[in-house]
Amino acid sequence: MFNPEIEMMPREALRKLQNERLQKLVNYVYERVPFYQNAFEQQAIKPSDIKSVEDIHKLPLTRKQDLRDNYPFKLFAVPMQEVRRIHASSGTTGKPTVVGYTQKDIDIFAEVNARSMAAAGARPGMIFHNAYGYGLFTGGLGLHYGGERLGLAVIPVSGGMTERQLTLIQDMRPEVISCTPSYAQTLAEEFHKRGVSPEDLSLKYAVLGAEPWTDAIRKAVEAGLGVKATNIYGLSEIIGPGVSNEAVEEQEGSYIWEDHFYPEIVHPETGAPLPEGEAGVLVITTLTKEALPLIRYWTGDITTLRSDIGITGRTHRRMGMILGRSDDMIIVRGVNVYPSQIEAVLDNMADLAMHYQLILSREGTMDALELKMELSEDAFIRFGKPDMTNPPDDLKNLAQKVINRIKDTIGISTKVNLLAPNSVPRSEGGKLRRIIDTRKL
Ligand code: DLL
Repeated sequence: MFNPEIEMMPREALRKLQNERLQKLVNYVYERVPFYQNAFEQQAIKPSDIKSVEDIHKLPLTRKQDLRDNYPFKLFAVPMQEVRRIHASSGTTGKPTVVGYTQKDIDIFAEVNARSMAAAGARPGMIFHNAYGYGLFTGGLGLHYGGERLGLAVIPVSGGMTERQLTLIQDMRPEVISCTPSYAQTLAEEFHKRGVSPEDLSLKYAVLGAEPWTDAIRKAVEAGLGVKATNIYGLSEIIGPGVSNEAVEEQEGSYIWEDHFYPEIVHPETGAPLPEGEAGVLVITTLTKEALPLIRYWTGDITTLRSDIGITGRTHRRMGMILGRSDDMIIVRGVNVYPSQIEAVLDNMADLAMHYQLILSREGTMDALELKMELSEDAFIRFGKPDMTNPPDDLKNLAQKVINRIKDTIGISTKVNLLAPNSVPRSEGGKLRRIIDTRKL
């Protein structure tokens, strides 16, 4: 554990720390950020109304649109002379979301990533292959600083140029790797193609995140690279990677470093707080950020929270895997579904490979879902490398089995298209878009 005193802090003491920090934060933003002063005044809230985290729901939400409206720097709470770094996330439409860090913010960014990597299994002295993109994206530099803080030998390889990645992993023999789960799949697949088996690799721990994934992909990556894989979550607006990470001993929920990030789960439509264990939108308040403090930031990510204490003794709350984004949700005959639930259902179906695409569309007034899913290489050969546009009955039966399984588990009808291996796009280093939402085109 990187910081046992904080990571195992008794919950009451942690709560007290959060209360103090929250009070300080509301005063800080009220004095320094006109956007928040207005937002507080509109809701007739004074900083003195906020005495503890119990009062947090009285505060207004902050949304991505607010960052866009204040592009690029208008939400910064410090003068530029105090800013030491700027990152931005590309965003699918329009201008990027711009975020800033003071020296203290950068220190905290390193600290939470060091905690995350230690939770993932990394130990001082290990070699760390960091295949997250460096640059405006927070992934590369975030894990880089975290790795250095923990005492790892960091290889700042960045994303892409897969051939070079394979060579470096074989020659430098790192024990820790970080990248997106889809890129970990690509690396595993490319090693397999070259006849390099997981036992030949030095890798032990993979720190994967930046895009949705499930236990099905976890199993594929763990087997393909010979690693234990944990989930790292974060977003630029809050700090970047290292908002939370699973513990490798558990792989059961990512610890949110609550001394810096205060989490809530709220209803996707009403914004009302939800009881523990229910899935809703993750809302985060930054308790210690200086350059870009955010109050109740609507991440749009759907997950659950739990507060029971796991076997590692960490006391911070844990979040589940991200089920989807609130804006990806589809409603099929009255059932709310997040596309990634489909992936979870397909876990353990022997003839399928975890390479798929989900296409959301609107048919009349209904949302519709089509799954394009690859056969595993073995199955493809066993079925006699058939023409997939005119599949034999065996394959039609398999497709029907997939349809039934989704129907029985989630309760919705899908169209299923089975494809030959290597038919759907692979990650070439960064985030992979597995969900194509044609309703938004
Ligand atoms: O993706 C930061 C990051 C870098 C996280 C490296 C983990 C590792 P953004 O580019 O701002 O920041 O994208 C943030 O990515 O709101 C989620 O929708 C998604 N996301 C991030 N981590 C996970 C994860 C980085 N572990 C957005 N599981 C977030 C699912 C994730 N989705």
